[in-house]
Amino acid sequence: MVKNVYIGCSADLIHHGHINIINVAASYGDVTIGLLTDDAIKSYKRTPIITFESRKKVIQQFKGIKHVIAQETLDYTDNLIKLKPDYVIHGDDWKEGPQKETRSKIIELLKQWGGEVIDVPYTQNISSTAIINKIIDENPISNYINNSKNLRALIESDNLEFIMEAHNGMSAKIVEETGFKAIWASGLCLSGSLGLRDDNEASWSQVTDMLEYMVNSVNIPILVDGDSGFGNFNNARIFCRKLEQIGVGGVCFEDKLFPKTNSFIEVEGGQELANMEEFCGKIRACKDYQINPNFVIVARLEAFISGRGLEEALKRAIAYHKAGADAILVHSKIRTSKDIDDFMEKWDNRCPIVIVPTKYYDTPTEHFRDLKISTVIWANHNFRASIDIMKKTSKQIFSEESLMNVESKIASVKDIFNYTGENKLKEDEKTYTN
Ligand code: SPV
Ligand code: MG
Repeated sequence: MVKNVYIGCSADLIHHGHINIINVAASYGDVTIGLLTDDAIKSYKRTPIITFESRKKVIQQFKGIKHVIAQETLDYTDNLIKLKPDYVIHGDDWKEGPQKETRSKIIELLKQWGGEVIDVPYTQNISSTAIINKIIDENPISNYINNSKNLRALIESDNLEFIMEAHNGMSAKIVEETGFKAIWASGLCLSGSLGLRDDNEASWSQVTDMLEYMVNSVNIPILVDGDSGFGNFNNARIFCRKLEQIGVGGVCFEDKLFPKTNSFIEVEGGQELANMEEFCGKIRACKDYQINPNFVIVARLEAFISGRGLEEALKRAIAYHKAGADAILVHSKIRTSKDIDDFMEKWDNRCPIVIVPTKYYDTPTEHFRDLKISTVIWANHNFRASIDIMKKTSKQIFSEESLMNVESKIASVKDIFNYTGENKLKEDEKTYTN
């Protein structure tokens, strides 16, 4: 009797890896493809490039495929119980990593009717993600896409990484020159540098105007402090779209209301949090609307800030990650790292954790490494340092009515020319005006 073979796949961008699996499957019997629905793909990867109906039309054409049915979730169980296939075929890459558990579950289920899993050697160096990344990498106008790719790599890396604050083009250049791999565009410092409060007094387009100068000044990615998203899901996703367009690497949204209040400002009864479901909708809207697959969305927990505590923080972290957040920023305003310690003790590492140790500044960095924190943001220190030196310099010049004692203590005018690239303009003048 002819055997039945089942393959679960998304078949979004078909490549020779698929053909290989289909050929092996066809050699075992009649092949049914369990084609993942658009929602199923979205739940673990990204919105598919090609819709379910179109993917179905394509895959149906393949020699050796008898049926194509929908697989509604990543879990094969429903379809396998219905079809009771003799074999389930998959690339052997699922023996490790996130799909390992799915595989074990299928092996157990198949035992009920004597079915078997067949692991086909995985075709190296090809996948739909690899194809997308190749297209992105080879596009000459996609430098901005690399910004988000680099930011994503930094946040997802196994090492503890550091992001340094900047608030304009010049400070961004200094952060890059120092060796930092990414920049935090702090809401506090962007607004502060305009002489405004950190209460959404600057409009979102004023913020993106400032960010454009920063992006154009450096070749390292910027993670933008997007406050609470400038309104509802719609305002937040439009803001994200603009950030993508100007080449920002990613954004962080906090689960508070609009207009926001800086987390270190005490409010009687604690700062009010956004409704959890509504904030999840905001994250989902931004993820769904995003064009560049690598654009990073960090969800920031204000549960500790608002005095709600660990349980609320964990519940929200899980929900925000499920809604699509690429990382969770756990914020705290206490003088020790206790909030962070408690959180990390319970956190099951389902996505990277970012922290802002402004208030617990004397916690040794080694401790963050031990906790398996992904990324530390030094959130406002360039802006604060600049205020300090500007105050001292102004005072000295004011009281001494002379520049004599300040000249050697501050950057030279030539330093400014070096940062802004005056020499390059002189070279270009030779090229273009002769
Ligand atoms: C910022 O830098 O604007 C932040 C961090 O959001 S904090 O001010 O610490 O809340
Ligand atoms: Mg902020």
